[in-house]
Amino acid sequence: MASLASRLAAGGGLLTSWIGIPEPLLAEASARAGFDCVTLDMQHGLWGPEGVMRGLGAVVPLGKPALVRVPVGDFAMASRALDMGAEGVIAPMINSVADAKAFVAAMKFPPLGARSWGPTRAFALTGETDANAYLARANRETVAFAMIETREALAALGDILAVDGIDGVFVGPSDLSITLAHGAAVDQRSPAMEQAARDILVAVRAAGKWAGIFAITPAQAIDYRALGYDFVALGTDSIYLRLGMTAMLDAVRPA
Ligand code: 3PY
Ligand code: MG
Repeated sequence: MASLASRLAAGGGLLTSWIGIPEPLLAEASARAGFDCVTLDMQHGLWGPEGVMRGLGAVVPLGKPALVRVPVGDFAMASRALDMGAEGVIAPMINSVADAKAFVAAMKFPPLGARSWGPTRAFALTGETDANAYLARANRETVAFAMIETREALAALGDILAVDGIDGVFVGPSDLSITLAHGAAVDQRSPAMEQAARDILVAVRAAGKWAGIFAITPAQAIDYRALGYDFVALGTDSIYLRLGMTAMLDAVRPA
């Protein structure tokens, strides 16, 4: 199966589903529905480590890359997610070079990082049997997305992007909009947030890394892809369910 890294390199703006309800069948359904990849959210979603293991087991055999967003600062889980078959990890609240380096340590094997060997479950899911072939390509193919969602992160963006092993950034427009508004509002489409999305993309391009972002609505996803974002999360499972239910009910029982 084509790696997440090679799919990103192919361009076009990958669309990932965003699954917070800890049900492997839901992750699988999103892969089957046509998303390019599937992200399991442990930060604000309800997945625990065992659920992530089962969720990845439902997605990876379908030939779709899977990613995990780990809880804040839980870099041990980043390594475990890779061991379980995730190809990418999104780490929230990476605000400094020190945060970025700790994330890389968990994501990459030596000498770049300090990831410990143990991808047994990943091998079972992908059919990989050659440990050294995996070792040779893992640091290149496992994608470390550092979330940029605070003023501190914006100020340190160039330095975070310069950390070897950080493959890209993933913008969190909700948190970033709150901090840009000094706590006054959460508004993913505020002018300050939209400017930040453009500025971040310029910095990421200059660094030669990947740019990802979260979009709550299709309109936002269309705009971010048009801007040139490489990886766009479109909505969440709760939104998919709510929209599907209200569309069905409205069709039968118009307001
Ligand atoms: C944010 O918008 O803050 C996010 O973390 C998106 O998932
Ligand atoms: Mg956030």
